[in-house]
Amino acid sequence: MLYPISTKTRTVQDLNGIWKFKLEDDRAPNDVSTPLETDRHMFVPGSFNDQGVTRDIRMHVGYVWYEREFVIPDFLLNQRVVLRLDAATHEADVYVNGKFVVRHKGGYIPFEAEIQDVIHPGKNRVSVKLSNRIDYTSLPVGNYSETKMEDGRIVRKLSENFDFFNYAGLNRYVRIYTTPKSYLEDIAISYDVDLAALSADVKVATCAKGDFDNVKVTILDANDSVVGKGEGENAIVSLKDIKLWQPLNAYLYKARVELYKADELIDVYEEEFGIRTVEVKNSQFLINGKPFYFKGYGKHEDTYINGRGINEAYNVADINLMRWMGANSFRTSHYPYSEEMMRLCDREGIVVIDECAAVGMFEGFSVDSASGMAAKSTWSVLNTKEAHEQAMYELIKRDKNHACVVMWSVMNEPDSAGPGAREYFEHIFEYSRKLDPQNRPFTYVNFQICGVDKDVCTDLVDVICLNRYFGWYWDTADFASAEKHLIEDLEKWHEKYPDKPIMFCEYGADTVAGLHAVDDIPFTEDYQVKYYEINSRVFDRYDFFIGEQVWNFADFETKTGINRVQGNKKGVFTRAREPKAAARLLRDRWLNIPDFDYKK
Ligand code: GCB
Repeated sequence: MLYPISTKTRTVQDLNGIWKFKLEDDRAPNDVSTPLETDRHMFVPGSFNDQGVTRDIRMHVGYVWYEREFVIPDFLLNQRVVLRLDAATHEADVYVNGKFVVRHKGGYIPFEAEIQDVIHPGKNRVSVKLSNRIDYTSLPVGNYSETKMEDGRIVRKLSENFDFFNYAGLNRYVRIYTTPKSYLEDIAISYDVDLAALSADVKVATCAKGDFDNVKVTILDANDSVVGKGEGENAIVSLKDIKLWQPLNAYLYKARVELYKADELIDVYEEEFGIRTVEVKNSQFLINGKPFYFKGYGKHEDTYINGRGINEAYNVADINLMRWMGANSFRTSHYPYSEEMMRLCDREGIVVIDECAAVGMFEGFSVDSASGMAAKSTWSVLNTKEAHEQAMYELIKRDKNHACVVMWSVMNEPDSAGPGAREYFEHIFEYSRKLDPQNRPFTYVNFQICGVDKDVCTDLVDVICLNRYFGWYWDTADFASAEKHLIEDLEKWHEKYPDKPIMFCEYGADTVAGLHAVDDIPFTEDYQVKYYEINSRVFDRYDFFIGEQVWNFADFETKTGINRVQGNKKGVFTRAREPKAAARLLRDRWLNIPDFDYKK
């Protein structure tokens, strides 16, 4: 799927701003054939929860309506007109002028509909019926129930099967873009690189629709100078003296793809891309042939008021804070992030582990699972296979060209030990691996409960990614035992899989900024500092250990409960992006760890 841009043949109009908003009343459902009657409003893009302020909106479960008007200039009405929603969380039915145009399930991925046949000159109306329901068939997984009351109301209850607030709404941009009637639908870029010769064969595979004779491909360097040309729907362009995309030192080329009918240019699109190689070999993660060390975070798209709504100023600040700390990477825990963030990471050279929304795939997940029991029947109660295939398909389709993406994560903390796990994992790995034209490595992120003695799926991954909380949920306030158990755990994994690199994708301790103590008291900044000191000391013992991503970059909102103090406080920054003491500790450490060859 192509990101909407303006070119000589395409226009983009954004529909962001204030929309009409209404909670659906089951007893008097909205009639979409007439304008929405409401006196409430919401800003798009943004989650509705915190904008709504009061509990009726903030904690609403079920359907809501968004609506606004738009005008398309008459001269564009002979074009292909596409309505694109970058993220409707989690399910949406979209109508234009009262006519149904598209339905999509899956809250963090763009979808679109051609609308030229349902619009007319002058004012038009777009309406979105959106549901925040998640259940055992969706990703992420939620615990959902509903009861029909005598008065006709349906009381819906939802409890997240994961540790972040179920922010919902039109969370990302809504746009209308136009293309000619014959058009470029998709472009997939892959390459064979000769690192020694600094040359590359760039393959530009184009999918075009309609009436055309030829596809022409021009590769431009960062100064817009032409460095290569090719033709056809599977063009291969040989480049010499290439500049590699490097972590924190990005270099981007552009593929200009043109669709021709005889000599007439019909459509043109420009896709930026970087050239870099990724390979897992001898328990190392190689980028451009050299062993890379991941330093960074698990994150969330989570900001005040906007909730999970896109916030590009925060994105820029977050990357600057990462650079300030000497970090080079993050994981899109626990869902695909905005395309704008991915494009920014391409430009900034931030390395990304790209995760789909497969989270909560553990029966009865609870945030203090250390004290709980292992799941017994996750894979017989969940019915997520279809949603999961769709999620991996859409994620890879959307993000396949991003140089920043070096690995795909198919799940976070699933039940990888219980009956049925093996079959489910095998299927999803096999299905997903076929989708990536760049053949990147795949992983899933292992849950401490499904440890080395119980897990039956880790042979399927390229990199062993562990979430470990020794010294927090396990061995709380007993750092001596935590260190011992951490060492044992890592050594056992390595013994079982000597050729696979191991990294931490989460480790952390809740910390309320401003709390201090001399002794090891959980929730203090001093405790978080000591926690990271001990973990770091262990990481440095092993050459197979290839990266540390702390949990979390910043404090974030979660579901309400007594295990959380107004949200998860494991951030090394507060939700307002103020550094806690651990940020400075990690900064001193990471500025002294090179991106490459740390564990030669
Ligand atoms: C985890 C989850 C993450 C939680 C975190 C925590 O293992 O992957 O979503 O927020 O633990 O803080 O408990």
